[in-house]
Amino acid sequence: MVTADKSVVVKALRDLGAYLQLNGENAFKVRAYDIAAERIAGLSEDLSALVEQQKLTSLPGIGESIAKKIEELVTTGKMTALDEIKARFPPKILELMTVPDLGPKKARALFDQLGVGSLDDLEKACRDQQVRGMKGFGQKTEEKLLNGLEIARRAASTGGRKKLADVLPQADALLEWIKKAPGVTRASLGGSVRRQKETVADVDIIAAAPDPQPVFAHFQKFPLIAELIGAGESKSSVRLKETDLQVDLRVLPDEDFASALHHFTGSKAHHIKLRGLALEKGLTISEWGVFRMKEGQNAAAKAGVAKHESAEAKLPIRDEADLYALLGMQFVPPELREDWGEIEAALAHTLPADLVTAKDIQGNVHSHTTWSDGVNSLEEMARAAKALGFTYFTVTEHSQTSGYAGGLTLERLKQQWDEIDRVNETVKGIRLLKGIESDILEDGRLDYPDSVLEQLDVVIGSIHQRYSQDEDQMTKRVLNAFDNPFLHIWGHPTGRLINKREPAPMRMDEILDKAAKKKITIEVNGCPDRMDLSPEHVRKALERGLKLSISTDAHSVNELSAHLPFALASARKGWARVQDVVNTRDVKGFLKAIRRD
Ligand code: DGT
Ligand code: CA
Ligand code: ZN
Repeated sequence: MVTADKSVVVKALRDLGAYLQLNGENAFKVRAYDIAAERIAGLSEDLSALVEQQKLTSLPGIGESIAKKIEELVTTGKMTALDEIKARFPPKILELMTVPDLGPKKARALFDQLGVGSLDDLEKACRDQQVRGMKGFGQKTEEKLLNGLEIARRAASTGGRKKLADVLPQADALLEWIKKAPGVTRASLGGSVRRQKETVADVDIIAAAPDPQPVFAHFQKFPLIAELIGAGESKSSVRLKETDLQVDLRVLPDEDFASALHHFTGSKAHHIKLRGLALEKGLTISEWGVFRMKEGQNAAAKAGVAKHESAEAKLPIRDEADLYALLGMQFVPPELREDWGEIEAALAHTLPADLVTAKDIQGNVHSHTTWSDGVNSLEEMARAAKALGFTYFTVTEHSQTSGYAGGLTLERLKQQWDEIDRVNETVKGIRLLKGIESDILEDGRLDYPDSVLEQLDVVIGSIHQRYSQDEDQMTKRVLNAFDNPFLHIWGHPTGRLINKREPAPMRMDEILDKAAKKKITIEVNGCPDRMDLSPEHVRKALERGLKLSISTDAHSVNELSAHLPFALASARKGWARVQDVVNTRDVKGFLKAIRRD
């Protein structure tokens, strides 16, 4: 009888390794459990069959003693060694080791001296200032631990995935650092970061150099490294301070760089489909390169037994475009590699060749100034937007219901028009448009009378309150808002905050259908906490012929440039082309594009 599956075994091995660490066992013994856990996690064979046939020890990295423990767990549902050691500690003690900078030695000391056995205990001990009194700890460590606690809790609540925006600064800095390593000819970010996913589990970097070791030596001198997690011949992994981010660096000879970059950019789903296609053409693709198979190997490869060693000719792949060209496909930009239909489109040469880019954006849409909750004055924002190359700028403060965000009363709104006129006179070369970010009230009404809305150039309608409504209420609220003839743009549509607040429940298909009928423009909000719409919904909107606004939602001069990449990421990932976006047009074209008639 099978009582434990692969994931249970993997967790048990990892836990046992962690408890052994707490117990101060030697590093080799502990490492053996980690290696075994990895081995089982990556197993393609059926685990219970291996156990039945007593073949576990034939797996590299699994010795006699660990094999026995796995066998016991698979056949009885228990691992005695784990249960015994577990019983010596409080049940949540392993949580402690999820705190950055808190290794097993320190965790053990905290337990022995203060009875700390969970994250909550640790927080209390820090707040009561008990930790600083311990030998080797001090006030600074105590503060660091409190900070680390927050990171550990956040990671636990999000399955460990971090917001793209929180990761990019360190990832970019590290990439620049790697580019300066001895012998490096090319280097790039890979993985989900390169694909611009809104959350990422870790950072992958791929570099080309004749000898990996000096590159790894340089890598490990990066000032923000907290610990070295693993080092091999072509891969090295570290954990960074402050964010607790894991970074995997792979170093290969320059001739293998492009195929490795392609492999480690992913996504897995994109690759799986691509590899199937390659086989049809007698090619194998792997992280090691692209190979043309010998006659007769094709069938074997299709049966899944192809190895790169057995395929004959390695084909030169200078860059990723070569690889797609070999398969008779258009180049697929990294953001699109998710198996959302891009492979079929690239084969048919119908992939959009003109995905929207930063240089296409002519006007800044959705911005706040000191008139509501922004931090820079109207004139400062206008001058900064002009310096960035924007030729128009839509002023869209909060409306009166959003009192907490300095929303404008009718009187203040009209006062602002005078100020806008004044700045339009004094700052040449950029046109300020009068607008508002009006609250969509509970029943779908907007926040000002039509007689006022109709005087504005740009009306964005957004939901800011009453997120507790149910799906039906929320859907009707938005549908009703679209009936207002003066609404141009639906702002941050789902209201989600990445890793913090789920999208509001609503029937998106129904809403987008009505938006298409009513010619509402849909916002792609670049605030890095929002990235709202998501790429999936952008696709749905575009399928209906809807237009998008690439909005910054800038509340400061800095955010004018800092937010744009995140709106672009979401839009591009959803296949948005230049012509799908209203603010790729000049001011006249923009005003025409958002019109409802
Ligand atoms: P993440 O890290 O969860 O945010 O997402 P990724 O896509 O960065 O995933 P990661 O870091 O596990 O792996 C990086 C890339 O390496 C992945 O996108 C594709 C490639 N890769 C990793 N494991 C496999 C695999 O088992 N099969 C294939 N075909 N590719 C893999
Ligand atoms: Ca990754
Ligand atoms: Zn808003």
